[in-house]
Amino acid sequence: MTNASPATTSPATIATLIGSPGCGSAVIEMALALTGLPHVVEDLPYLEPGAGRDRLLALNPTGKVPVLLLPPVVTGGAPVVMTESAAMILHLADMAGPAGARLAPEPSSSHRPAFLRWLLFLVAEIYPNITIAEHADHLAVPADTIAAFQAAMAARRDDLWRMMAAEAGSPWFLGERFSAIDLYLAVMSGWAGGRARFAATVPELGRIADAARGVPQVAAVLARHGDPDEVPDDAGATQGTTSGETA
Ligand SMILES: N[C@@H](CCC(=O)N[C@@H](CS)C(=O)NCC(=O)O)C(=O)O
Repeated sequence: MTNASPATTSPATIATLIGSPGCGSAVIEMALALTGLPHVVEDLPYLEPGAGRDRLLALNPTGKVPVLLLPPVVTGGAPVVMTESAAMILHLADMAGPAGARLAPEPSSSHRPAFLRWLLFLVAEIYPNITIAEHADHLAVPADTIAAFQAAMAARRDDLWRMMAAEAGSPWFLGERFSAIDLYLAVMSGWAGGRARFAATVPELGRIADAARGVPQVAAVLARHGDPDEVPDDAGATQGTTSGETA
C-alpha cells in the first residue's frame, strides 16, 4: 500500500484508491496526485483468485479496477464505494477546489463539451474494446476464433483512436488546456500493442501521451506502476511551455 496522504490527515477524510499496476487505476492515481487530494493507494491482483479479488468483487461486482473508497457520508459509517474512472475524474475535479481545473474544464469553459465527449468516448468506446479483446478467453468466444476476434477488435480500436486523433489539439488534447484526457492517453497509449504501435497509428495522440508522461506527477505514477518506457527527451520542453496549466 502506498500512503500518499499527509501524516496529519485523518483516515476518515482520505480516499482509498484500489487498483493494480499498469491498469486504469493509474489514471486516477495521477488525478489524485495532480489535485493534491489526500489518499492512499492499495494495489491488488485484480484477476488472480484469492483474498484480493474477493475483496474487489465485494466492492465492485464486475471485478474491475479502479475502485475508489470515499470517506463515509456519516461519521462512523461505511466508506462510499465508487467505480467507473470517468465518474471518479469528474467527482475529484469537483472535490478538489481550484486544483480540480487540472482535471476538467469548468462547466462554463468552451472546452467543456469536447472534454466530456472525449472522456466518455475513451471509457465507453475504447477502454472496453481493449479489455474485451484482452479477456476474450473468459468470454464465450470459441478458442479457435480468438485470434481473429482480437484482430478485428484491434482494427476497430485503431479506427476509434483515429476518430479521436482527428479532433486532437496540441500540445494537449484540448489544445492549450491540459485535462484528464491527457492522463488517459499517457496510460492507455502503453496498452494493447504498446507505445510504438500507438504512436505509429495515431501520431497526434502519441505526441500528447509523450508530453503528458513528462508531467512530474504522471511520470512518478508511471514509474510506480513499473512503466518500462523512459520519458522522451522532448517531453520536458513541451511541458515547460505549459506547466502552469498542469501542476
Ligand atoms: N469502465 C471501467 C473499466 C475498468 C476496467 O476495465 N479495468 C480493467 C483493468 S485496466 C479491468 O479491471 N479489467 C478486468 C476485466 O475486464 O474483467 C472504468 O473506466 O473504470
